[in-house]
Amino acid sequence: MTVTASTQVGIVGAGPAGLLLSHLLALRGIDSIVVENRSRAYCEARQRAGLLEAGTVELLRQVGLGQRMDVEGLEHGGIYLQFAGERHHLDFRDLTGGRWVTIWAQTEIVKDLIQSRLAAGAQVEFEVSDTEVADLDDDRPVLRYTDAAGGRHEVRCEAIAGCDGFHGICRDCMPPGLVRVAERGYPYSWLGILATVPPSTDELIYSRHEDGFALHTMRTPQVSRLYLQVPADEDIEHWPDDRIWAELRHRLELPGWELKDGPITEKAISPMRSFVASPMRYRRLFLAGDAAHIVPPTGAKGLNLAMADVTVLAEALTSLLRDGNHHPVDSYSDASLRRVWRATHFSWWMTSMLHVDPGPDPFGAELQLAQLRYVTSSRAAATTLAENYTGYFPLHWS
Ligand code: RFL
Ligand code: PHB
Repeated sequence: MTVTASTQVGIVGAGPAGLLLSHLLALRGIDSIVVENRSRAYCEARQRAGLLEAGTVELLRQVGLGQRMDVEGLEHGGIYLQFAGERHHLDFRDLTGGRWVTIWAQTEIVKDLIQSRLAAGAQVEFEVSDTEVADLDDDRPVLRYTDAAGGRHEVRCEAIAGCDGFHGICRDCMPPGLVRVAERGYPYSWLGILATVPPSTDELIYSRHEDGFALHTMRTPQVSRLYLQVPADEDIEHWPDDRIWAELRHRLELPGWELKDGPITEKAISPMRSFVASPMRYRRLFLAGDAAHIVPPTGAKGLNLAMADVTVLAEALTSLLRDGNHHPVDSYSDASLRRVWRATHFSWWMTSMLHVDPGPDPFGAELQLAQLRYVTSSRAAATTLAENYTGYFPLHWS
């Protein structure tokens, strides 16, 4: 037997995009349901992003999600760029007139969002299966799912948001031929670790080494996060902990600076890809976050873009559902894609400047070094990096 119900917005996916959308809609008095195929514990533990643009931080504060972030988040006013045996500091505050970024893990944002949604009595269904969206040519599309106990549900919605990530189902539910995909693969992956050791640096170090890229970032004053460029099809079994630390030291250390090591609590390899699907809307189905676009993590943009999409979408859906005004939903896709393409270019640029292509490429290597020297010696070039890194497009939430 199928249980039927109705709500205003059906949201597929309890990642940062889906959960924040549900939270923002609730602030506007709009009901939603969130369905998620993983467990709550899995969503809260999934290690991913860690760096927030200033605008994302300000948005979280404005919508009541800033308390823990303000106490435990780490504000950074710049980064280090390392290449050819030299480490250079870029001072974002100086370059951008006071802008900064914050280290605050996606896991913590998701925990706060889930806690706050459940405390508000919102319907968030974990461990669902067989999610379907249908009747997309109707003004009342339908969301179907099987709950954790095996009960089938059908929810009539006034709009559906596909916040179900890159491997979700919503993008493929758009009519055939509508969606245009632009993408780029990269011939390398990132091996990421989480280690119980205080960071060896005050701000992030992005290192272009002739044997591959490395990044030293962090989660807390006690926990470091580090990444290594590895071949695209690399097997994590080839990377015992000792080898990881030796390679990190090789790519990050400089005379007078040492990398502290400690127990590795998590390690995984993630592929790198740029991918943009457009349009991000078909009638009353809207895509947001990784469901519509993926960037390589080098520019730290994925989470920020996901949260920016749903901020625009929440305002647009409010106009549609509360006032019957179609204009904001009509411009949702184009407005979001302008921000997405700026971040896509920036992420591609950072990635191409810092990673070493497999196979000999002396021309490419010299271009990278020329660009890195330029970014670290020209105020104009450094400002371009800083302006994009801290977030180029302002977010509006009134
Ligand atoms: P998510 O987080 O993938 O959430 C989608 C959710 O949908 C669920 N789902 C379904 N639920 C129901 N039915 C179905 N059929 C479903 N199919 C899928 C999934 O289980 C999941 O819970 O997408 P969202 O919300 O759009 O958020 C995007 C971000 O997670 C992502 O862009 C960032 O993590 C990217 N990223 C970074 N972004 C930054 O802004 N700053 C960073 O520092 C940064 N570092 C990173 C990153 C991503 C990384 N990896 C692993 C790709 C570092 C790494 C290593
Ligand atoms: C992270 O902290 O996980 C992180 C930070 C900056 C990046 C990518 C990942 O560019």
